[in-house]
Amino acid sequence: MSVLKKILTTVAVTAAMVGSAAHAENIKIALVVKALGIGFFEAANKGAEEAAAELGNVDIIYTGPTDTTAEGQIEVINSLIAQGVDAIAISANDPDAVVPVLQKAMERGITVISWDSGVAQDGRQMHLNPSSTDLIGNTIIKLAADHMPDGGQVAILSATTTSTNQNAWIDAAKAVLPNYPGIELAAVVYGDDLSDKSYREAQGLMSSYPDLKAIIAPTTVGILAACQAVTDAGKIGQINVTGLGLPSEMAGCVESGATESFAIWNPIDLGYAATMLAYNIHNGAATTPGSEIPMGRIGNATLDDTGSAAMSDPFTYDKSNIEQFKSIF
Ligand code: RAM
Repeated sequence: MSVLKKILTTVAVTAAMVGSAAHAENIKIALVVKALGIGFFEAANKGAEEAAAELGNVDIIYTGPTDTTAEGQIEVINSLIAQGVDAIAISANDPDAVVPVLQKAMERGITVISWDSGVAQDGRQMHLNPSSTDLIGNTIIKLAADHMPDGGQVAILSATTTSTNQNAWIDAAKAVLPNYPGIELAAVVYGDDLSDKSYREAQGLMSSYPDLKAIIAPTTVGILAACQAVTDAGKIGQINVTGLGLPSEMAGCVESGATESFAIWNPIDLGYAATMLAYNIHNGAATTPGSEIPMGRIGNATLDDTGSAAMSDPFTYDKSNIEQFKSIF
């Protein structure tokens, strides 16, 4: 072998070793969100980064489509497969549409979990719910009912029609309605987790139902848009806007009285927990029913028969505590 060839061979072998060592050291976990630009997911990403810093050998790729579509997520996932990520943790815009592309990812050895908004069981290894679905369903109705001593009409302003989490919460909310005899659910409308569409849908509700007493939005985008629509229509005190929101985004609505109270779990913890789960499953944790998988400082996730687990209970925010939480998430 010529000296030059020997040097070049050595350089190539060393480069390959460095390349594989770097790959073996850093686990690439992609956090795929419903859409970019949503504060809730940005807070979850903070938690993912916190988990990565704690683990030391993880890179987070925060990504998602520009709007809340399954098509957009499929494109994003195809590109993550091409990049060779180690794990995908997705909040899905549709439980079924993303299954084939996620199956392709799993066939290539990529760990796949869903969190927040679930994927059907055959498209992921586990799903992390923020909280119990039944509890969230009851909470969003109770938040409205608590401020309606005389009962009356409420309407739900949701995200997309295919969103797994909102659809499950709405079903759970409908199931508890018989426990709230004075409350009538007049309509369910969809703002697609887009501010402008949600605002227009809230306006539509106010004109279609002049006696409406509450708009319940189980989405952080929808609740804020509804608060703005009610405020702009001069209906503070007449229509209470409630549901699931971020204290940082909702502080003004609570101060103005447009929102008496609302709830949410800690989105930073949710992103942290999802990252810990993706990491531990990538490292071989079992995902069979009954398995317990560590989520770092949050504790263990226990998988049920559908391969799902829940994180914690939602917390309610109102004038008494909003100041304290609005700078956190
Ligand atoms: C929006 C999204 C998210 C949901 C929250 C409550 O940010 O729809 O999926 O969990 O609201």
